[in-house]
Amino acid sequence: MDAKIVIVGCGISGISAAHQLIKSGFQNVRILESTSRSGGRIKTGRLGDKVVEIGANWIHGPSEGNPVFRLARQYGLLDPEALTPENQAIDCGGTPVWVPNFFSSSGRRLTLEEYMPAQEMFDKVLNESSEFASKGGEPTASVGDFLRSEIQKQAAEEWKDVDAKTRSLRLGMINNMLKQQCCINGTHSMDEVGLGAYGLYKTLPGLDCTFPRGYEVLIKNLMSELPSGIVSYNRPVRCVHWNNTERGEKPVMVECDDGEKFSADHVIVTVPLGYLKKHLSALFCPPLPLHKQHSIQRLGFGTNNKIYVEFDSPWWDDGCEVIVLVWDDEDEIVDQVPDLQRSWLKKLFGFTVLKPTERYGHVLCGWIAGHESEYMETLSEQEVTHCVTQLVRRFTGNPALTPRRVLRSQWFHNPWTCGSYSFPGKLCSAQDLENMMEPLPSKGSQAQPLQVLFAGEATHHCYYSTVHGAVLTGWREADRLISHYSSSSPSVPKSN
Ligand code: 6YU
Repeated sequence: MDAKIVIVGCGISGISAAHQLIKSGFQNVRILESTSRSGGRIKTGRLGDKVVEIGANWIHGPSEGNPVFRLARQYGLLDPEALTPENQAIDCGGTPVWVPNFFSSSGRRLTLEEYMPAQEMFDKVLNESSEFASKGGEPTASVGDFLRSEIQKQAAEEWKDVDAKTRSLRLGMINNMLKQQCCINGTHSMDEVGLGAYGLYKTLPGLDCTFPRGYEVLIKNLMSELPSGIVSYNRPVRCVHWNNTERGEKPVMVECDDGEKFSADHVIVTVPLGYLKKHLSALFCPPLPLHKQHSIQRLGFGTNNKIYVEFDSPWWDDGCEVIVLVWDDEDEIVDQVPDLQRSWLKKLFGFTVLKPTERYGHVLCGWIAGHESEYMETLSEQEVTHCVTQLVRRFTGNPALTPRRVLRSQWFHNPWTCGSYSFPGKLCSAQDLENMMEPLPSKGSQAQPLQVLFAGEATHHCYYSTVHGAVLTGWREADRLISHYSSSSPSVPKSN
């Protein structure tokens, strides 16, 4: 088919769209990518000789219904355990149960028994937070507001006989769970996550798994099946001009930063929501309809960063999968630090332990979200190493602990991403996600249909913030064009 299609962005959603279009016989597909590489937020790096993920980490819910799982299986990229029916059947509601080690800021190891009362209370209230979406209520409240008021109420009742020290320790634990949620949701604070839309996110069965040779191998496999030369790298798109009505001209013209212009029948825009928010006024001419602009503003996009730390030997238990750091001097329920410069690292909730040890040695991945993690990005690697060293020494009580290597991600200052991933902001509803994926011109217009289409993780109605969500949106927009041409085949446009 000759329709000319330009895809903006060569992340997994753009690649998936191109795949589907080319498989269906479209021959005139081009991807414009701002950077020198494919993969976007799928990015594998190295810590010494160890393969580590700078961006996406896991296949969330690796089972038959997950397209990333099916692709990874097809290309032979997974460890045998990930492929077992038992692994695929595990349903933990998106929260894998990891073997924890707990440390407090006074250098004391905490026990699971000490931790459980706070964990149980938090899990119960968090589950209740998810119920508002199906009831269509509470658009103005935030998950943070709800969690805080419910926990304060329940703690006053259930912990009334608990001594002050234990109570303050439990509040520190609750705060740790909030900081953990900030990482999961990619937000600065749970006060920014809309209560009414929180439950829109859906999980798939399957115990989260990783790519032993790195997530980017999936990108390499997919790219090897696309025609060579389909991607123009280092080609940032400055503006998508649409609704061109001049006779004999294509309806869309994509203008790059270097001034080069590409005319097209259709453009699929896959830039991250963070980029879209920042460049909204310049990226489209004419501007997007107001309802779409408002939805882009209402949806949230925040930062979740990683700090990898390698040690010569483990200071955690054999079998430990997550190290939880609890500040024992926090009497308020808060998930933000008061003084960024002095205490940004208090936002780091802990570390996941890279497994198996034979592959990774003694490498931890620290998780930190929000403005604190954006501030971390501005520090030198030596400063980050110094702060992390002080932190682990304090929590273990071992003044000799010294990391061998440190590597951190910097997603906020990446000009093509401007953060990590999307979440439903306050005032957000399912309609905003519908608006995000709506192609232009809007329904009812007399102009040529499907000029500008939208894909990317932030346009999936229930798998936003994930790789599988991004894949499905690429396929969705390709299918939209495929069915358009299969139902209107006599008027297939000819290339210029
Ligand atoms: C997942 C995971 N994961 C950690 C971290 C990050 C993300 N995700 P892309 O950005 O890839 O592509 C767009 C391209 O456009 C890009 O190449 C740009 O350079 C280009 N571009 C931009 N501007 C341009 C211009 N002007 N012109 C031309 N080109 C331009 N997902 O499944 N498992 O473990 C994680 C994680 C640190 C940063 C993740 C994870 C998110 C995915 O990485 C992401 O969704 C996709 O890669 C996006 O692909 P794309 O094509 O859309 O964009 C309860 C509940 C709560 C709900 N949340 C649940 C949490 C689930 C998320 N978990 C994430 C966790 C981690 C650790």
